[in-house]
Amino acid sequence: MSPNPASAPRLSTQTLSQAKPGVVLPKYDRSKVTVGIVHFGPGAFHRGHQACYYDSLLPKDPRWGVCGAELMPNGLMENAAVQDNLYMVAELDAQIRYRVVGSHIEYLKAHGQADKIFARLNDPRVKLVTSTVTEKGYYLDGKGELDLDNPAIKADLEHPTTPGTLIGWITEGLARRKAAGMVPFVPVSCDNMVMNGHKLHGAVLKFAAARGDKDLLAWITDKVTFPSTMVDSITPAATPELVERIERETGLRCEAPVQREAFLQWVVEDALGEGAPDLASVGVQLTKDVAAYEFAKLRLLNGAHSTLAYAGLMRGRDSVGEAMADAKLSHAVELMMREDIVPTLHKTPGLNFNAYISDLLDRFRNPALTHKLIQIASDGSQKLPYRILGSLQDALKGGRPIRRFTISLGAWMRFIERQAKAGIALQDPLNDKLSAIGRECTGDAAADLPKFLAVREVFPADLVENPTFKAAMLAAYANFEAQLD
Ligand code: CS2
Repeated sequence: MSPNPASAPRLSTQTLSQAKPGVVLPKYDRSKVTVGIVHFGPGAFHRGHQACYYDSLLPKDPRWGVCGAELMPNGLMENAAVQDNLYMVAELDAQIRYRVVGSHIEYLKAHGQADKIFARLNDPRVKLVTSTVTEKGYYLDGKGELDLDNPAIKADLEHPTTPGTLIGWITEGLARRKAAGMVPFVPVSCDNMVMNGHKLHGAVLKFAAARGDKDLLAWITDKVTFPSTMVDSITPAATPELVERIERETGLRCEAPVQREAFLQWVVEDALGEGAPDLASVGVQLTKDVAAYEFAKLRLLNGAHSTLAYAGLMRGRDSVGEAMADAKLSHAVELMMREDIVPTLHKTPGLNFNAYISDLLDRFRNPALTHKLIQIASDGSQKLPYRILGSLQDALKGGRPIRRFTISLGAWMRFIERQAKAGIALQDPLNDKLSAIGRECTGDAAADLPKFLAVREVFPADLVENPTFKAAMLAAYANFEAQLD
């Protein structure tokens, strides 16, 4: 995405006035905005989601600008920084809309700018510390607890004042607030995990305990709330074509764009505490029962996504749209959602699962958005436990069929084999382990399957011992396509 000298002006505070009519611009004076939120992991999803809610809030209340704290450099930060931290969100849906988001006021890198990040975390005006670091950024083991043996966590325990992980940052940030006699900030996980706040809470407590600081542990236990959230908006990775399209259609060049569907949903456990931003005023749903929403979204949307991804890729499809046009596959996925997943969900007033599923299927068919299956196929070892295995285990317990849940699992194993034999590394923290299994695959389920099922980070021991599960997996590994019927 290199700048083209003959192109439209680069997006910046100065060039905003040159945007074509119809482009939505920040409706507030950015020079008056102060930082009230630190966000770890300011990648595409955060920029298309939470940052848009903050952008809507800023005209009413300028205290909620965002400091993006980057743990893993991805180039976006540099590209946006030369645009005064402005960037364009393309809402690609039945109606196309371009919006310049201005809520990012500052970007800091964890490596090299740690002091500045700590200064923000210690700033009493900062009330929320939100995060989108993906499932793997929490370093949880197969039981959903912090893995103290992970080298990144070990490094943070050895050097707590120069953290590299979210858990290390939050714990040390809280320790400094405590030392300064301040009230804590509220850590808010915005990642796709069931009970994400609860998981983050558990991880921080375990980390603080491993630091051997009993007072800190007690203070965090007493004083810090970790609300859970459900976040939703389909956000395919940006492409060079998107940059060109935005330039053509908005009259401004943006080298850090985000594309997403128009749909945006954020459900937050009503525990943000005193002095928190009025997120409800910009459409965030505050609820006591966030788990019901999280389960529904993770199991229905993300469960269907992962099934479409692995089965779709193995059937030669490239995008969610193509996978949905594959009648056999999309029919099986719809039945999995309606017949197999719904009985596993928490009922809650206001959630009509059948209508929700119909809307999801429409969203997957969105012709204005190309969502690559390979993007969804990343990090399978981290995603499948939340997306598929939870539903599968509930179905097993209830004596209901599990066949359709094995489609994604069988196809995932075949996908690993295919990539490994083609010498293509998986985008997955367990790449080394999984690719080694994939390279050795013989195609014989009895020989291959036990190796996959021995990956304890994914498959719990009691599940693997279950004869119904074993039999269903043998069939799905041998021929996942047969499970589509
Ligand atoms: C997708 C999600 O890439 C993936 O794994 O399933 O990013 C999905 O698009 C979002 O969760 C939608 O909110």
